[in-house]
Order: sequence, then C-alpha cells, then structure tokens
Amino acid sequence: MALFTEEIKDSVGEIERMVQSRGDAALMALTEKFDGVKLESLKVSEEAMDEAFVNVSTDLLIALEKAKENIEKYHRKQLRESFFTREENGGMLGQMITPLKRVGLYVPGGTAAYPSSVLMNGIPAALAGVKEIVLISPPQQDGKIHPGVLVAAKLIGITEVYTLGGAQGIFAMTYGTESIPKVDKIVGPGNVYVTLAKKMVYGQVDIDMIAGPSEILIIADKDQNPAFIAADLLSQAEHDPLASAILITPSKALGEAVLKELEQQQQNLQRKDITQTALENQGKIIITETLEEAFHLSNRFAPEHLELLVEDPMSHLPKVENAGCVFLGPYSPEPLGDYYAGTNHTLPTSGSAKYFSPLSVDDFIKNTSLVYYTKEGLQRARKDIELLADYEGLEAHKKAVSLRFEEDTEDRKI
Ligand code: HSO
Ligand code: ZN
Repeated sequence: MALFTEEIKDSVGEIERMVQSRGDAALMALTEKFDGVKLESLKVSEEAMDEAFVNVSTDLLIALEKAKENIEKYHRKQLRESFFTREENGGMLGQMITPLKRVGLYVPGGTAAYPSSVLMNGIPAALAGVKEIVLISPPQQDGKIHPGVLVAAKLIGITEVYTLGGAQGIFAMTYGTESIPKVDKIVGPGNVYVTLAKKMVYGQVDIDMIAGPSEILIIADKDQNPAFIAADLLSQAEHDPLASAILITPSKALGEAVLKELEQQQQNLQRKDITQTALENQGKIIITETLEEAFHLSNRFAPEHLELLVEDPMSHLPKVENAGCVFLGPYSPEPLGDYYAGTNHTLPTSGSAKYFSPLSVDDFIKNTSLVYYTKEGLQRARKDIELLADYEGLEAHKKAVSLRFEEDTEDRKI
C-alpha cells in the first residue's frame, strides 16, 4: 500500500488548495513546476491526436486493435439489463440501469504511460454507455502526452484529452476548472501523490480503487517448468520495487530450481534494478507439505494475480476463494491478462481481493430502483406498512399511506 508521509500529505493538501482557488492558472503553474513544461493550453488538439499516429508503428496499432477486440468481447458479456416485472398484487417493480455521465481516466506518465491501461479503463466505460470520457496524462519532456496513450485513446473513441498529471489532475477533475469540467468518477493508476489525491476526493467523486504495488502468486506442483515460473514472477516484479512475487509449492526441488532460474533470467533484464529490489523485499518461495496448504496460504494472501501451474488446474479452481484474476495452466502467463486475453488488468491488490472485484462495466453504471403500486395493491399492503411505521415511531410515514384511504381525500384535489 502506498505510504503517505507527512511531507506528501502537506504537498498534496497545498496542491488541492491551489487548484480550488486558482483553477487553470494553478494547473499551468504546477505543470511547469513538476513536469518542467510550459503549456499553451491544457486541451490536446485533434491535430495533435492524429499526429501521434505517425509516431507509432503499424504493428503496434494492429496489436492494440486486436487487444481492443478481445477486451470488448469479454466486457460486453458483463452488460446488465434493466428489468420491470409485474407483481402478483398488480404492481410493478424494477431496476433501471443508467451509465455514469462523465468519467475521468488518469494515465500516468514516464515509464508507466501504458496504452494497455487506456484500453482497460476506457473500454468498459464506453460499453457501459458513458457518453463523456475524459483522459488526462502528464506531458513528457517534449511537452506532449506519450503517443501510445493518445493512439489508444483515439482507437476507442476518446477525444477529450488534457495534458495534465499528478495530484493536480485529480483535483481538477473533482472540482472542475475553467477548461476542465468536473467528472462523476475517476479511474486509473498513479503514483503516491495521485493515489493520495484520489483517496482524499473519494466521496465527492467516485474512484475505482486505491491500487497498491503489483502482486503475483504462483501455486505450482513438482512437474512444472521452473523457467516458466521464474519468468512470470519477474514479469510482475519489474513493475515496482515494492511489487510482490511469491511461489508456493510442495516441491523443494522445484523451489530451488526456480531460485536458480530467477538469478539467471534476471541478469538480462533492462529493469534488473527494480526486479532485484522487489525480489529482495517481497519475493518469497514457500515450501508447503501439501498442495492444499498452498491454496490455504494463497487465500489468506488474496493475490492480485494467481497462477495455477498444477496438473489439471480446472479441478483445483473451487479451492480458490480470494484472487483478482486466476491464470490456469502453463500457457496462461500473467502478461496475457495485462495486454490481450480480454479480462481487465485493473485488479484488487493488498489483500482486497477478499472483498473487491476487477474493474468492470459495473464500475461505470448505477442502478435506480423502480416501484409502482395500484390503489388496490396499496390497500392490501396498508396494514403491514402502518404497523411497521408505528413500531419505528415514524408517524408521518404511516400517514403517507393512511391518508390516501381517508374519506375526504379525493375532495382535496384542486
Ligand atoms: N500488471 C499490471 C498492469 C500492466 N502490466 C500494465 C503491464 N501494463 C497490473 O498489476
Ligand atoms: Zn503487468
């Protein structure tokens, strides 16, 4: 979980006050201070969006397009239908699904400017029917947003994009400024400042979740390939020095082989510094007596990503109680879920898979309950309601029902 020191809290509090009191002027000043860029305007022009396509390869566009199709196909299955049913008493009860009106998508800068996150957040929002999806992302050194991010945005129909990052971006979307209209919900990952700002504004807007560092937990039996296991552990370790990568296996020999593989494979990684620190901090190989015990430990940890590298993985699925996403068998490595398979890569971390779910279409809709009763229906229900209202000492509640059946009630119409 992100560590909010007093210094970070003070700094984010000051940013909030600046954005609330000075709006766009504060955003410009803060962008100059933190990103070292003097912007002319926050809004990204249509030409700038199109220009980004020149800076990415056709192969990347094709891969993004395929990923988009897979993500759309999966998330379309999550769509819910409104219902309105006739009840025995002649009344009707229902549930109406309405999309959120305006959603803000935060995309970090630097090496965490991921086009895949644009797809993972934007597609479920669009499928839910959100009409206004805004994207904000900080400028790179050249003053522009990462081209991969702009291209992914355009591919899924996001056209309202602002060059803005950090805590100031979160506050701008919460309170609104001259050029940035306020939103109903903010989604997307960010650094510790962004995460704290999201935590602070929760309640004034909705947020997706407070995301902690990435996690992978692998349960493996003795017959698995240690090279696969090490590669998958490293794939999450490279996200963050605080990421956790854990193997649980009843086979000591496998544990030892994975340790060797980790050392070997790590030598050639560009982000070796990060993987090394992550493995030193949060890397674990746990040897259990049985496979059952491995599942027990995993359920206690409630990992973001759980790989089941065991024989007949499907048969073990009922043992999984808490996990964000489960990857079954040796040919379902975690990055498949990060980029391509179609499931969402925004998943519950820090043990919150015990009660939270992956980001989905549900995050971008809300339900409204519907009630319709006839006079006869209400007449039949009257006694029970009056009794309940009496019991709760709420006389006006009782009256709202009983009044409708008083003799002179029709005469009181105007
Ligand atoms: N594994 C990350 C998501 C991601 N990976 C984006 C690559 N790009 C979520 O834990
Ligand atoms: Zn990843």
